[in-house]
Amino acid sequence: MSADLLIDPGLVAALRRARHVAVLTGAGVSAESGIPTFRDAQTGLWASFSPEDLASPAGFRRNPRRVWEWYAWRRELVAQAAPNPGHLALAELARYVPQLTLITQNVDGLHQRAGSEAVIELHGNIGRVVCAEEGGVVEQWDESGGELPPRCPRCGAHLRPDVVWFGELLPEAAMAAAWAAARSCDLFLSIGTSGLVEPAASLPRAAMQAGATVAVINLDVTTAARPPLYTLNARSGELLPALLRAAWDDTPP
Ligand code: BV8
Repeated sequence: MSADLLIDPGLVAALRRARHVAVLTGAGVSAESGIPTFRDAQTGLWASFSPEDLASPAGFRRNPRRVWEWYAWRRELVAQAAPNPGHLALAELARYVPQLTLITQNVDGLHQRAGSEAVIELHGNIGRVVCAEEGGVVEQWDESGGELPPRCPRCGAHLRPDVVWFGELLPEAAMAAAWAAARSCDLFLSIGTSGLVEPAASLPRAAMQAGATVAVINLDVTTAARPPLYTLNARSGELLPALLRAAWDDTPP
């Protein structure tokens, strides 16, 4: 079914009148850019490891080389990827609504590459590497010796990706901004996320409890919905451009 047909006129009206739209994105938004979703990222070479093996401090302590190589593989995928129409539609949305807060669980930086500004990265960014001891960003490192992970040029500790692993706290400022947006927005869009990982998974509920309209755009939405909850089973790369067309095709920003 065409994405245009999926869109409830009530949701379009809520989008057009919204003063503050908050958006939470997950791996599904980047799937159409060729980035495996988090659980898919354990396909092939990595199928035999659990997220806790690869995305946790304990996993890194147990086998730092394996974790470093997994992230190097994903960094390469991200470098070859481009923002898709879903990312571009969210960047465009900022031109139509008085206030847009874009919150992402993704670590690929594709929202920024699509032109979105002030992106709240709840789980960090795979493009940044930090010292596992000092925490500071390290721009350049030496892999010529063959030792992986490379060592911090300042203190000699292992380097690690600047992402939030399971069991680690999220960046305080990012989480505070995300809670504030969820509690003050008129419309909350949850897009391409399985909603399994806390505390991000609680944001749509917080928005609903604060009186916002909530739309869940995903490929495996099962919940029955009635306003102020809307559910749309669609690819974000098709649905989001269709949603902007439905709301503003006759009134450019
Ligand atoms: C925390 C960065 C306090 C790394 C990620 C026991 C011990 C310790 C902690 C816990 C515990 N029990 C629970 C917890 C809390 C834990 C948690 O939630 N665990 C879950 C698994 C139960 N959370 C944490 O640990 C967080 N920290 O709580 O600190 C604390 C501290 C100590 C002890 C207790 C509490 C930290 C969580 C952050 C982890 N880091 N990423 C990296 O990327 O390598 S999480 C990672 O997985 C992603 O960032 C993302 O958040 C998550 C994957 O979720 P999604 O993005 O939703 O992706 P997924 O593949 O699941 O789904 C994709 C969806 O898209 C699907 O529904 C699909 O249908 C849809 N889709 C696909 N294609 C499309 C599409 N939709 C639309 N269009 C398409 N084209």
